Amino acid sequence: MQLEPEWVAEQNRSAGRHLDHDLDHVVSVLGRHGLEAERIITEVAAFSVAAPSWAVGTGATRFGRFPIGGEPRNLLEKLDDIAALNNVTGANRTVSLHVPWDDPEDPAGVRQYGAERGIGFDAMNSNTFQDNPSTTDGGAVSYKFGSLANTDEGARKAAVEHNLYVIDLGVQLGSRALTVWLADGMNHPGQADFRAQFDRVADGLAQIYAHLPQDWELFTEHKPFEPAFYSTVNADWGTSLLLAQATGPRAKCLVDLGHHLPNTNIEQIVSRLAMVGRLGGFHFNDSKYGDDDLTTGSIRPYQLFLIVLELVNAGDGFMPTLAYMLDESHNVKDPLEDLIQATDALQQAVAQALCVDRAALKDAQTDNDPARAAEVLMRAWRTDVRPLVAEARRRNGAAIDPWAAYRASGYRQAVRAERGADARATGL
Ligand code: RM4
Ligand code: MN
Ligand code: MN
Repeated sequence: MQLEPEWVAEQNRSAGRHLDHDLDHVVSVLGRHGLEAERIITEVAAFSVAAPSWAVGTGATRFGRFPIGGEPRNLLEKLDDIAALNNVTGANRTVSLHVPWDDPEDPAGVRQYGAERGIGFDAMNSNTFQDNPSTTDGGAVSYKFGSLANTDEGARKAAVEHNLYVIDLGVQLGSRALTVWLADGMNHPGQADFRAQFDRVADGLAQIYAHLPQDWELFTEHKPFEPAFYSTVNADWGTSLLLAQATGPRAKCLVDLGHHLPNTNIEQIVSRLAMVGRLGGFHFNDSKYGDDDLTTGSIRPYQLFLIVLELVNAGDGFMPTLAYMLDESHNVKDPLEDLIQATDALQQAVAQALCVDRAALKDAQTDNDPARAAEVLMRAWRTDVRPLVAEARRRNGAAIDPWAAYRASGYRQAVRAERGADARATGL
């Protein structure tokens, strides 16, 4: 079962009649404010966000996991799920692998399998936050006290080598970037030396960077806490930027929306990193308390809009081409349904951000007129952009209403029957 384009087109037939009508309305509303709907539709249609290979399985909390059944049993089945996802959204055209959760023996075959289903390979993710015989020198060393920041030379060496391995694997898959998220930090004050830890991480990143192909980028992903609860080496965007600057011009920062303390002004961080040419990638999710990995746009959609607006500013009116990925944990929803909802939320945010009259906003800012600036923002934010997004999907051959199409398809029931009710995907 693949939710083939012909089937999707069939689903679109009835919804399409209403869409034409709704679209006419929003086109005229935008036109009245001098905005071109066609440009927004084209931009939304071009946008794509990677699905991580581990997100097609059920997520877990510290307290348990409730598998949904029919989870992919191997990487090829994960690609099947992501292809099905992309067939309804038209906006998940790549997958991001986490190694060794996914460590294909036949990368060329996997690449081909993905290509046949319209799925390419986005940034590679290395994993030095868990002990695994294949990443810790056959089990001879442990990451218990860190990987690149470890005082133990053997652990540092194993961590560097794992990253080199992930780059080599990525080259075979057609990826162009490596994302390094480190669990390294401290659980207790005094446990380690802040500066020495930073220096060791910078040194490890330099060794990894030296192995990068010319057309690759390296992303450092910051996070303030967890699993280390006193300090994290790459704790914030400032540290991430220091690491990137120390590493080289193709080292950039990756912003995971959940990796900020409550109330942090993430849109300002996005602006700063873009300003210095070091914004490399994004992990989208939403949160109420910490790194909750909830559905993108489900808790603070206005903040998401403001963040995407800074991306549009960075791209001077267009969405810049960065490594966009969804990084969520689907504990109680069907993972594919959550990914559909997250992708849709992002497409809405892109459309809303493109509805901002940037010239009018600039004028209001120049005139020190915050009320007028607020009107410009609110007009965009409160525009019902759903018909624009639906039209972008229709043009991509995807579903006008992807969640409804997926539900109607019976995909979950079909894979449960095929793969088994106890099939579990690899991941945390
Ligand atoms: C981390 C971080 C990384 C992700 C792991 C699983 O919190 O968000 O990007 O790879 O979780
Ligand atoms: Mn992340
Ligand atoms: Mn995270």
